[in-house]
Amino acid sequence: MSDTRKLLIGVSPRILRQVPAELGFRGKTLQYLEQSVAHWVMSLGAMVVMVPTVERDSLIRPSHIDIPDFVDSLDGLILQGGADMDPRTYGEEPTHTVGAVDALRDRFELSLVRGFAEAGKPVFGICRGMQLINVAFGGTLYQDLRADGATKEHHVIREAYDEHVHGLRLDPQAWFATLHPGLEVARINSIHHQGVKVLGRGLVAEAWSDDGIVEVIRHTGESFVVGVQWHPEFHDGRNPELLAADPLMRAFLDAAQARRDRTS
Ligand SMILES: [Mn+2]
Repeated sequence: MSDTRKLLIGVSPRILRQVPAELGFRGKTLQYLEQSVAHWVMSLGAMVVMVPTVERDSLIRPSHIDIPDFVDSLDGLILQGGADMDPRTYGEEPTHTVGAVDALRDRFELSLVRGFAEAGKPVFGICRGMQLINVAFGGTLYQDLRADGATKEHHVIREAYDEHVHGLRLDPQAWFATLHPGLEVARINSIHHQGVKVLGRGLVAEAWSDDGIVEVIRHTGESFVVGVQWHPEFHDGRNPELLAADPLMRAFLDAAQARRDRTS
């Protein structure tokens, strides 16, 4: 009998270790998801749960719950945006341009990506999540796009936040363009100061900003592994000039359904 339960998608958390006093939780760590991501997935009929980190120093030992348990139980993985990755994860010493890093989150998410990809379950990365996918496959990042000379343009404007928008050029021959038939240019938000430098093994770039920064990566293997440098979850229709978000989420969920159908 086929499995008719709704798809169950795991979202890896953002982590707040220094909680502002007004929130309470003195001395505690918060793991959280931003609701636009969850609501975007749910609006297309899938369930969402957060995947709390498993840390060596916590009450949870890898012998209790570890990566394979999440991979077994979930149909797909979404990596949220967030803090800079530690450049040591791609073999570089951090420059002064790198913000606060979280080695535990890096390590946990890298393991999640590898676990899901090896199991043939789809992985979708947003912003930092795209950068993390690149590093998981052996790629490197610009620690700061402007300081490292990748561009003179600003890919983040703190005051404008998700209202900062730039152009996108789609490779018309690539998979990503099939989600948007006939579209060769688009507009997307931009809230990042880092970016892909050298692509990881098996990854291809499928869309770029006007100044040539990689904005979409995809793994060419069997498994669905896709990252985008912008935040499609903020393309909620209020600004109709922005690239439609749902075709990408539908493709991710279709891949999750196909993977489940193959094994149920
Ligand atoms: Mn950008």
